[in-house]
Amino acid sequence: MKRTNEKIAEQFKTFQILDEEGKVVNEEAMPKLSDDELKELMTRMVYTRILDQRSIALNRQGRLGFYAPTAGQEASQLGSQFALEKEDFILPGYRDVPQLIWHGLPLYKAFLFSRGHYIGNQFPDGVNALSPQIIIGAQYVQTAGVAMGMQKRGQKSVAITYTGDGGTSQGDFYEGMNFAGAFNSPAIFIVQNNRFAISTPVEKQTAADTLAQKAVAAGIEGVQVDGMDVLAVYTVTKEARERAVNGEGPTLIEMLTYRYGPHTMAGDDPTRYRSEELDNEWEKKDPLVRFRKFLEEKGIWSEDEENAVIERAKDEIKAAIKEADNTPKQKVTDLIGNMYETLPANLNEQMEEYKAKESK
Ligand SMILES: Cc1ncc(C[n+]2csc(CCOP(=O)(O)OP(=O)(O)O)c2C)c(N)n1
Ligand SMILES: [Mg+2]
Repeated sequence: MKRTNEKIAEQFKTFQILDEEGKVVNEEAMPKLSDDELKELMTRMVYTRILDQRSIALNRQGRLGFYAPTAGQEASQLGSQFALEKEDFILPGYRDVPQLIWHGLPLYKAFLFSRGHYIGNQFPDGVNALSPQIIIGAQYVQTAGVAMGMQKRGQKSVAITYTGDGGTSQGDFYEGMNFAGAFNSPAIFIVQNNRFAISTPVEKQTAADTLAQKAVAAGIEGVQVDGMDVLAVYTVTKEARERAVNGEGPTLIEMLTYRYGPHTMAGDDPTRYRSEELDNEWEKKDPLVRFRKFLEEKGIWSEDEENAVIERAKDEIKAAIKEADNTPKQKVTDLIGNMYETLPANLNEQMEEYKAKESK
């Protein structure tokens, strides 16, 4: 048994392009991105780091509600999103708000989602995505369905979904992959392995050496990638997308990453379940630091450019929070009205009652 496991793990070695120093270690795999595209990737990561810092501060001031910190996971989130086309459909988890923003979700709506406002769940036409899923793993089954729908319509697009290391212990994880595999549907299943499911370490999730190898039982492609290396993440996702739209079926991608902050802002204390040594080890792998070194070495990034991105992010966040503040508060009649196309009698009664109350 041990030998079987070792043999399988052997096939899922971590794919990497940039090492921790920003040096290219896999020249032949280097994606063909222009200087502008490379800078855009860095811009998105810097912007998202600032958005994370501001969201944490706004949450502490009581100006945001639910928030799951993203720092550390920028390469995994944005490298994969960068490989998508507008017509692709994202089914995110609760930590995956950055991918939605870069897929077209207006920032003020992301803030309204955090506040539990229904307008934060109403996406503009052309933003092909669902709201972040809170039920762990549920989005994997839905992704199989969206991908099958695209396939039936003959669309050249993919459905992409994200869960965490903890999500791989859910039945939905297997059901989604298995269905998409059996129907050869254009789906990309991402696992952001940040080593913890709240306080439970990944070692307690499974006896398997990698999460990527869980693709084997579903008969689909599986890849493990350095999730702190934005170029590696982009390349692997782009290849998965090409296979999917060419009728070669789904891919499971395991990204090795880390969240620097707490699980959510609801009050867990990471120092109670993570050691300082582990935090330090992962901060050395930081996706922004290594990509910055790579771009500076190429002579296409500077401190001034980075500061301009930081200032723009701060200004846009300020404007977006203002827009969220100016959105009318949600009312009970909004909730009732959004729930059904035709209201049942008991809700009709309540609707009338609340209409009267709210008009006072
Ligand atoms: C079905 C279900 N069970 C339990 C929870 C409670 N819960 C919320 S987040 C979480 C941990 C998930 O960890 P992981 O999948 O590694 O994702 P991460 O938060 O690390 O990105 C749990 C158990 C839930 N939301 N849904
Ligand atoms: Mg996790």
